[in-house]
Amino acid sequence: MSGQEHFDALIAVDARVEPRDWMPDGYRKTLVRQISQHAHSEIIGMQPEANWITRAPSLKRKAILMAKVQDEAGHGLYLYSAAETLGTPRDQMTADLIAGKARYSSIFNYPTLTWADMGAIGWLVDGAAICNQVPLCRASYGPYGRAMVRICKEESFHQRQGFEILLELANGTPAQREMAQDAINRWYAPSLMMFGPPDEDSPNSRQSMAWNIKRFSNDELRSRFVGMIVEQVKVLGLTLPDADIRFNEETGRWEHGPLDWDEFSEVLAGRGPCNSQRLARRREAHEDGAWVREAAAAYAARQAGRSSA
Ligand code: FAQ
Repeated sequence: MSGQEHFDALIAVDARVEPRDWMPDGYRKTLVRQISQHAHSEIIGMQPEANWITRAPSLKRKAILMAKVQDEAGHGLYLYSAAETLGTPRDQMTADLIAGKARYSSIFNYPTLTWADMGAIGWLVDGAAICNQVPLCRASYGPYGRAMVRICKEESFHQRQGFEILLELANGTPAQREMAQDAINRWYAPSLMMFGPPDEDSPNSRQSMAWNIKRFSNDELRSRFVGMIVEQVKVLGLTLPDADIRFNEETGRWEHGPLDWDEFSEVLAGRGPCNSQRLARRREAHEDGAWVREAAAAYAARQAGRSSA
């Protein structure tokens, strides 16, 4: 059996492809693209929330937020490791990110203006991430699917903590309630755009679905997410800034109002509200961490010398 035949047979029975299996170049490239973009999103995604660690309203909130941001670093690392099994070194992926050549999720180019944004990020951004990522636990590439299982468990906790922040604010003073509503108003549309462009403008979906990497289209997942939050917002006693949300009985899908896809393109082109700030911070952190990488490499070399002596 040729490599291609073996690969096709694995995909046909929905089995897992492992690092040592032969795979088409396009499959490898698609995975490195998606997994590295996902890893970069986790790492850049630490910044909007880290912005509030020193301003969290209590010690408990601060401890929770620090743990969440640390989880995101961990997710980035599992994902870089999964991408490395495809032959692209992490140094290369990091170099592409800090050179501004790699993509990361559009959502992390928006500013976090108030404490309520920590609630809205947890509820909406982690919520959208879970909706998109649970099906990725079944992605055909083994190391990616397995990394997603643990990541999704942690994201579920993140979403609940965000919802709980909003619930407390929604039941607080009128000013706190207003702050929660304002955060939802600002994060709603960008969180829907996390699912990617509409299906007709999504060049990668068809092939990714044929390879069992993506299981649902961008619009299918976006619609599921809308159905989820439209119920949850009622528990908060707040509203979504979209009068067009409705369930379409014929298609069995939730529909939402128009999204500003020009804004999405601008953000992807590097011209979103915080793109340059996020990349500058990432570059600075990389430079500041040079001594740690050098020390770790020197220590590893010394250990290797000892064990071979
Ligand atoms: N932002 O043909 P498609 C998180 C690009 S969650 C930026 O539809 P595809 C957790 C796309 O890359 C966020 N770029 O592409 C967290 C492609 O460009 P390319 C990360 C986007 O891959 C929570 C082009 O547009 N999650 O970090 C976006 O089939 C809170 C055409 O699009 C993942 O990455 C976007 N929103 O579908 C952390 C999940 N959408 O590469 C901290 C895994 C599309 O051809 C705090 N990824 N593009 O130049 C995926 O599921 C997919 O890659 C999609 C895009 C669904 C994002």
